Amino acid sequence: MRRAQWFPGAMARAMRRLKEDLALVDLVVELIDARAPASSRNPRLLSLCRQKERLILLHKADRSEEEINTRWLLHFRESGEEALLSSVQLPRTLKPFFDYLELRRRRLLRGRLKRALRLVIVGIPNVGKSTLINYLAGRAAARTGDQPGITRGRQWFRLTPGVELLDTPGILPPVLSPERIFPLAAIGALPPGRADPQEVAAWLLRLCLERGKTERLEERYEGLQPAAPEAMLQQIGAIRGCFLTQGKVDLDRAAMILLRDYGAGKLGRFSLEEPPG
Ligand SMILES: Nc1nc2c(ncn2[C@@H]2O[C@H](COP(=O)(O)OP(=O)(O)O)[C@@H](O)[C@H]2O)c(=O)[nH]1
Ligand SMILES: [Mg+2]
Repeated sequence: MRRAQWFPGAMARAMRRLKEDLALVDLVVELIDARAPASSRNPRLLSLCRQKERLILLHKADRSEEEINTRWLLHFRESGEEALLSSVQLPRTLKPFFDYLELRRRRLLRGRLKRALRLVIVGIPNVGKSTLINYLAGRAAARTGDQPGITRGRQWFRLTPGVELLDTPGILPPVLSPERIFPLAAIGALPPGRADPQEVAAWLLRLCLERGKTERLEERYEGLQPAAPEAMLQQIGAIRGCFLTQGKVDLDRAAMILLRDYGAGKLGRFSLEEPPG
């Protein structure tokens, strides 16, 4: 419990900072995890930036299933939200993002303010904000100088001529409603101790079974037989040699192994959430 306590405090500070950052930008890029697009959003963002241009990036799209990615894009567009895919593992997925930025930059130039388009990347923990910013900064033409009256200690990268990215991401707290806990835990967005690894692992295995996606599991854990989730976790522990005394399987360790493998993409592309309908 101790561990969870810093979380609300840190998050409250992060939200205050986020509000300041939002005031500095024209475009808010909401980074969500393409494997769990529903659970990795925080609807508070919407109320914080109603007047702002917003773009959703379904990030880590290399880890989620292509067909489901496409359906999510459609779902967001049908709900009137702009959404694109993103991945630093598959940089070509970022082309539409750059095209989008160019379009927005030109639109801004047609307006009264003749200045660079400014954007910030926001999202809950572990969705890949820092990685994406570093990737983009690596491609950036330059680090821009401090602009008095605008940045107040903030650093910007000039991504392309006329497009500037705030170098620190905005951090949103994850929404911890019961149906979100397992997906959030599986994508590593929760502080340690917030979810029981065995329960998360059993949930993940059940999802694999329901969706008929046990093939990669059977490849990864040689000899694994499809069974009830708890029994499969037992098997995984035995296969990996995780034993307590008296030959009892260490289910906690088995669960950690499964969750670590999922997090590292060792179980293949696997989406945790499909769009409604
Ligand atoms: N597969 C994959 N992993 C990514 C991608 N972007 C980031 N990651 C990984 O996601 C984890 C969290 O990234 P990080 O940038 O620290 O997330 P942040 O908390 O939102 O800043 C790290 O292990 C990254 O290597 C991506 O596009 N694809
Ligand atoms: Mg980070």
